[in-house]
Amino acid sequence: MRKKVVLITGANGEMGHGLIQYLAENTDVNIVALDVTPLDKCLRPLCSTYIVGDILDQMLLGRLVVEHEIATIYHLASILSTKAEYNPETAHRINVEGTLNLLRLATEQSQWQGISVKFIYPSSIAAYGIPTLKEKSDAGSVTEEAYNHPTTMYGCNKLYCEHLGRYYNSYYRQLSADCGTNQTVDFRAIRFPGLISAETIPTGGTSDYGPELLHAAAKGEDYNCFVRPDTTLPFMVMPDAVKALVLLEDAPKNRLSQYVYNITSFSLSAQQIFDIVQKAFPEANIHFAVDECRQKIVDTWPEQVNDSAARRDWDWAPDYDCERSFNQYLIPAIKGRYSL
Ligand code: AKB
Repeated sequence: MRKKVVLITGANGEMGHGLIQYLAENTDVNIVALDVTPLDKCLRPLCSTYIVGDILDQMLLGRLVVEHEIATIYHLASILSTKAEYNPETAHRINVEGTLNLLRLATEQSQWQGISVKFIYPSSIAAYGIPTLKEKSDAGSVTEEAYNHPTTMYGCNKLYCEHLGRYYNSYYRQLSADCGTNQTVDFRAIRFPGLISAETIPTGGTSDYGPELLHAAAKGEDYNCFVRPDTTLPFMVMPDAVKALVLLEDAPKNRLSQYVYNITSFSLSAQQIFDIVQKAFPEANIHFAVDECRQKIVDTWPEQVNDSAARRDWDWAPDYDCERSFNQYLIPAIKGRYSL
């Protein structure tokens, strides 16, 4: 029997690293990795094919459809929130047009194979836009439908691509003569909180003060945290993020009652992160130097999200609470990494 083929875009990013390692260790799939930069050497032996290329390159995507019978696409490639604000139109091209290209590829593959290609899409808490700090603290645990008024290009892109996915899943070419006879894509999205990995440092995000602070302390580098100490966001460690992607991919379609799911693990203020990190790395030289513009963005993102739909529909539960995340994963792994 032919092995299942899984396409991962943005394979070189921090989520790509975690996902490729997990799939290679725990499953028997052929991984086709796509990224604009050459794939990290440590990931290459884990993939059956790795391609340096752009998700905006239609010829490249056309070749991919011909050469591989893809069962699942994890579309991880995107320009994160801070970087996107420096060049919003470029971000829109990559985040939206890139996603559209992949949805089209998935649709063609679904039609040819007669089986829906699964399209797993990481969305984000950036899809929310809470207007004031008072509302943010009063909002409590925010459901998927609330406050869908993002203030960043990245957040707008994520929210819109959630809708595009829903469209391609359920309404694609709804007026064409053959509508209803062709397989469509099976679109599933997760709104991730801020992610923290022991292996990689993200680039271009606005929740990045969490991982940056931790990695800088472990490396003995000075760090200026760019948000106020009271700034609170939901966070999650990378093993749980990868677990969520794989769990949602594996969930029976008939159990899914929505296209987009919140997930979360723990919420912390920047001060709480600082305290944990300072205790683990007493020599750390970390200060708060607020960047008002980036602060404004984080102030529109919820302190907590409600993930009861994910828990109900696909048995989501994080393996790492705050204590375990720092004491059993992040701190030991990061200490090991930088002491080498
Ligand atoms: C970012 O800060 O842009 C991302 C996100 C919250 O999606 N980490």
